[in-house]
Amino acid sequence: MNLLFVSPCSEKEVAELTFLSPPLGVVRLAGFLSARGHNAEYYDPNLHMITGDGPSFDDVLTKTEWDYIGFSVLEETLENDLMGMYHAKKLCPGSNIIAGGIEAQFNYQTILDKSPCELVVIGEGEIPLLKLADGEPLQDIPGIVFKSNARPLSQELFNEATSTIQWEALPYEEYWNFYLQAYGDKLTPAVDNAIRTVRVFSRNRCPIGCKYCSSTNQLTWGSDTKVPVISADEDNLITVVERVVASHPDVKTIYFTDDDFCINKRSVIRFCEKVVEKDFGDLTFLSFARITDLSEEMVKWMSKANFRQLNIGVENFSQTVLEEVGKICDADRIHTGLALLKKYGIEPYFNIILITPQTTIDDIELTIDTTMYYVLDEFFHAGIISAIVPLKGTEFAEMYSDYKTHLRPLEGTNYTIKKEEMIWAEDPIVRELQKLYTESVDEEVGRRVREEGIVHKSGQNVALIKLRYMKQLILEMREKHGLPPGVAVQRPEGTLIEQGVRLSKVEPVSPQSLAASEGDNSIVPDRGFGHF
Ligand code: B12
Ligand code: SF4
Repeated sequence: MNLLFVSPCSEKEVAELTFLSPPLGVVRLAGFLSARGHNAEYYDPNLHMITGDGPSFDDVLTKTEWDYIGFSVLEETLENDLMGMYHAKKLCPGSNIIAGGIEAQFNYQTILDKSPCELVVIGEGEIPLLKLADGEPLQDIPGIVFKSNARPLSQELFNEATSTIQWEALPYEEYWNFYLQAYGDKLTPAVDNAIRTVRVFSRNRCPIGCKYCSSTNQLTWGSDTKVPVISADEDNLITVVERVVASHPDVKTIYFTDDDFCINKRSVIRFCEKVVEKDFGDLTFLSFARITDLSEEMVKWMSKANFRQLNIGVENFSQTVLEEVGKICDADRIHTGLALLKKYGIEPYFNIILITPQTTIDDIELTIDTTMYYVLDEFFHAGIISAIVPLKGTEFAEMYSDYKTHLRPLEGTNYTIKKEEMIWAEDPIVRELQKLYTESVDEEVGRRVREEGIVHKSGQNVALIKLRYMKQLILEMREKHGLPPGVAVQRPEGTLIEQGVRLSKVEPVSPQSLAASEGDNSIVPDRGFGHF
């Protein structure tokens, strides 16, 4: 086998400052492998860089057909080494790129995810490399981490995977009974509907690409390809529903939990037509949807098919924030969509993210006021998320590094897990507000629940407490920093709302009305579980 080992590549200015010497790690590996009958060489890019002597990297890469090109990686040289790997893969597409060294060992996920390197050696390289070069199967080689790209399911396999779930054998009743017993005689029809739910996953991915969402990237980043959106077809789904109903006759709700059930309106309508035709009695349906998917015809059909709730990632009512997070959605469109759902009696549950990295205090207040306006009507349900969690696999995690972080010890081990809780806002006043809010909101919710004698901390109750609390903090912050009052919430124009379907006016929630509503005990009664 032909093996080339490349030492960590420093910046020129740094290399000039140190006493460079032959890189013993890769020198030793090349010597060891050569002694065992392989053609192994090392290359030190630093020497050529500072002296100009000897062959260039390109000369070495192209002088023979390398089976393996191995990079030695240190923390400080990581970026250069990754660029070296890309360069080597370009010039030698048939070679396998591998890595080793201290940084490769402790940071192998970065290397495997962000470079053409497929294999990282942990610890001393001699034994794993020899076994690799001798052609031993990967699973028999100690001290390696290997990554191969995923292969996404085809349409046929996706259908097969959905229908081969043993729906009949799944112990839904055991799950349901736990909650039914917990509720006892407090069970309401709404809670009963929520408990006796069967979830169906009908689509592989959502292609929208919101910057805080890792789900949108899972299959594409995992396979390093463009992955088409694949959906279980309507016949397949109807068969699943029939099987579930026949084998679990107490089921009350079928919940489509793929990221966006409504992405293909025609398909949703065809599904609803079939549901109406088959007549599943009082069986209800729930799904996730993007607000921009909602057309009047589709919502009408969903209502006929007995869809009772849609979970929607509204996220924010400020246009600039929607653009910042890559939501591809006009703020006005949200009002139109919510009005449509109201018109056809399908309750929306929407998430709101209060603080994004570039949010202004005006953005937050606008979103608070508008959300408050909706949720004071029991028809609308909101979940309030404080700020963006920099989930791994999201654009935001790639773009930002200023996080609120904490350590969680792994009980019974010497390890800790570092949790990145949220991205700090860039605006200093918003950041101050974010700190204040996130450090005290749980206490505030607890206090209000106790003081107001709320029996069940439902999502709706909690949402209202959080919104009011944030509003109060915003007003205090404006006063403290001498900021002008927030911009009045504009009446959305050209929407169904204008036609009087729901709101005749949308006005900002003033400090006075806030104070009034705080005392009006308008915390809505429990409406069952929030679903995810
Ligand atoms: C001597 C030394 C130097 C010398 C000589 C460097 C040289 N050209 O060899 C000098 C002073 C020049 C130097 C410079 C630097 N060093 Co220095 N150096 C060391 C030291 C003390 C010994 C290195 C050594 O010879 N190890 C012996 C060889 C045999 O082991 P090895 O390199 O780890 O290789 C084995 C395995 O790791 C593995 N392996 C390594 N590479 C690869 C590649 C592949 C493909 C495979 C499969 C396996 C594999 O197999 C090898 C054989 O078993 C180490 C500490 C240490 N304990 O390693 C620090 C150390 C490597 N250096 C370090 C640093 C930070 C640097 C500099 C970035 C400092 C600077 N700012 O200038 C530069 C980088 C220079 C460069 N481009 O390589 C850090 C790296 C920390 C990190 N996590 O990345 C270390 C770990 C010191 C420390 N404790 O913090 N260094
Ligand atoms: S629309 Fe929803 S699922 Fe799709 S990328 Fe955005 S957040 Fe993720």
